[in-house]
Amino acid sequence: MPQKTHFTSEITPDLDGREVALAGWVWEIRDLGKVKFVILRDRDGMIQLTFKPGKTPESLLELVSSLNKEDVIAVRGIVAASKIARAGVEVFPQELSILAKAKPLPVDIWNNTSDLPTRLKYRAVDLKNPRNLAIFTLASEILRAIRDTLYRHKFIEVFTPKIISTSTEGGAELFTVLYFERVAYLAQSPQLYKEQLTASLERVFEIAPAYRAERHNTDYHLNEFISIDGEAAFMNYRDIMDVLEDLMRSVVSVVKSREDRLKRWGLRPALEDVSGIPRVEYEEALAKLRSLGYDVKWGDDLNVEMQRALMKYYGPLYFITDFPADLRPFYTKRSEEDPKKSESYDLILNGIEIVSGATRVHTREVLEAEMRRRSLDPSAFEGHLSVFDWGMPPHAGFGLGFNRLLMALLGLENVREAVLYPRDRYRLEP
Ligand code: AMO
Repeated sequence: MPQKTHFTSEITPDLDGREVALAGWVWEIRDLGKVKFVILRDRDGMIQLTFKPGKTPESLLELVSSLNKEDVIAVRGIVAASKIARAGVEVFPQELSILAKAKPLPVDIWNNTSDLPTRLKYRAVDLKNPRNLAIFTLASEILRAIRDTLYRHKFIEVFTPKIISTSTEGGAELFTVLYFERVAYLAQSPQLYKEQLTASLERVFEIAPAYRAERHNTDYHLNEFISIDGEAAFMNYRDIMDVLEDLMRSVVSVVKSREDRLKRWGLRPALEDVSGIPRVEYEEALAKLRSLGYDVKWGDDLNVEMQRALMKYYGPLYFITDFPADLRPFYTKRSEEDPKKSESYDLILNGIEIVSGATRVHTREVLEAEMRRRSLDPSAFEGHLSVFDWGMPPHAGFGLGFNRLLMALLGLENVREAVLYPRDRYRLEP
């Protein structure tokens, strides 16, 4: 078998007359008697293979008749520009090998008629669906753009432990693991480590799973999600919002560059462009919500319905800033002018919170006081607190839920669609 020379997306009319080697899956077979067409699918798209007496070796014509949908094949053939074929190009195979046969699939990848639980049960098969291929190839490009943006802003990529000995976010949503003779936990976030790292590496980011033993069973909660975390010394929350604005701009330009493919498979990107993301103070958001008839008072958290309602004023993407300090975790810095408020923000896309972040407390005394206020025992955090004794810079950061970003960006109904193998309250397999 010749090595695959091209992905289907790379077969363009200007390759007319060239010999190529392709490999992939049989998407569709059209048998018009003498002439037979096979649509070959690979990760990046589809291409028409045309089998015609006179142009195709006799033995191949027979082999084609034995093909089933999803059989894995490799072909060597000649590219021909075409006025009729969908992509303006087709391939006339000269050689064909069947690399694996496929039984009928348990999921309808052709017409999308399977329900989500069935799709997730047979996820490896479901991922052959071109709509899913469009989601996850886009996801990879978005990650690359995010990394590029963060490097441009002089962040460097790090990895912190996911098996830890104490809670990072406070709260009780921790998974326990047996760590030899001790009980340990799965990290809910790299929060404390990323803050500590600003004392040496200054600007860091991490892309890694985060674990939350939340019992919610909603369309936007996972028990394992990919968290993109950033933390920077000598920045405040406004500086971080500037970075996030740039980051969202680069994400949207990746989506734009793939818009045709996304739309072809029924995915409707939520953002056309990002020019200055509105920064709405919590208090202003409350006033707007009240004018819409919501009964919200100072100190209440906003829910998805309220965040959707605010789109009327601010569009699909906006920050809410300056939350009441008591709504935020202990490491959040209070506002200097009004200590009831904090230097914090959430970024909302299509009504879903995709990022949250803040300027952090960077003095030990204040951090201890904030812990006590939330009934946390500072002595349990001694290792972390001591770092603040040895030259902790002022710093700020963000935590971006990558799966929620994809969900909101592509208008997916369920965040599980934006994870290859989701983990939720009832799903530990596949
Ligand atoms: P927070 O708890 O708000 O903040 O989480 C940050 C972002 O992570 C995503 N997220 C989730 N996604 C899917 N399923 C979940 N169960 C889930 N929980 C959170 C959301 C959310 O905005 N340490 C802080 C961040 C910081 O201040 O730097 C933190 O973890 O998109």
